[in-house]
Amino acid sequence: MSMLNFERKYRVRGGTLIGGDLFDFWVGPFYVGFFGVSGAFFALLGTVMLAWGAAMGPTWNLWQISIAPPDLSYGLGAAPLYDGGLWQIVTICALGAFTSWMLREVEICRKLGIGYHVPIIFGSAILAYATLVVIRPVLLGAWGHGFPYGIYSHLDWVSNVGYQFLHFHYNPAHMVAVTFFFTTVLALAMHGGAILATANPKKGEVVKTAEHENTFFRDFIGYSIGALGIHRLGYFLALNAGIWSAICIVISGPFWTRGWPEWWSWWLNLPIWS
Ligand code: UQ2
Repeated sequence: MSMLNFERKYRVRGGTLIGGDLFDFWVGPFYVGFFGVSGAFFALLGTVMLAWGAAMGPTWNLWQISIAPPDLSYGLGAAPLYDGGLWQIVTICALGAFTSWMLREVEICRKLGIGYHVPIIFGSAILAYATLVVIRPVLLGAWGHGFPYGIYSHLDWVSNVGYQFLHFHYNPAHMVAVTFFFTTVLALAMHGGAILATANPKKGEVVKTAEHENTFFRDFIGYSIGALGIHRLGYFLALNAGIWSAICIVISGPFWTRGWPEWWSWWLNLPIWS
């Protein structure tokens, strides 16, 4: 893999959290580091566990393969391998791989002398996953409250848990999370469009500058948040999408056990109506 001329300046030694110089090297364009090694280990082991679980049957249909968590009766204990144990190992591997990836990002940030924004926001995605398969199951007292690892089965789990609370869309934190997800997508679409329109001129025309972007949005909606501002806004929106997702599921069960529509009776019970 060839190195771009400016990479020589950015491929710097040091900044490692663990292992000193031992893992401070690149494979092609990819920085390795201790967390590259641990990440590859967990990702590989977890994938093999999933394949092993699939091989135990009953189907090779990609849509129907599912590695289920233990039965609720196992509580927070270790389950036999074919009775939820594989799910427990896969969960450990997944969290090990995600966390390794985040810490590898931290090491790269340290090499480059930049802030930790990238690993922090990736951390909010890890938090959302950890809330589903660790924090909430622990609060409810059984690993069986985690979701199964399968394409259709995890969708069925979402549907079932949703109906358990009668209508999950009435969960106020879910409303906030969905709104943040949709607004993130709106902002990313606007930003992607702005960048492509600016950087990809017609044949024969020159690449445009940030002033064209500002002018487009001022003409179109009377406001431009700016080139730095759009990235700060995107960071805020995406971070909140992850955090409110975690909040909306962690309160469902541990802190609210009735249907979510019923939660809104605080509104009907306000003294102003009597
Ligand atoms: C912008 C700007 C960019 C952008 C975008 C905007 C030059 C390249 C997309 C416009 C964004 C605005 C007005 C905020 C919209 C608000 C929400 C909540 C979606 O001004 O600066 O830089 O990419």
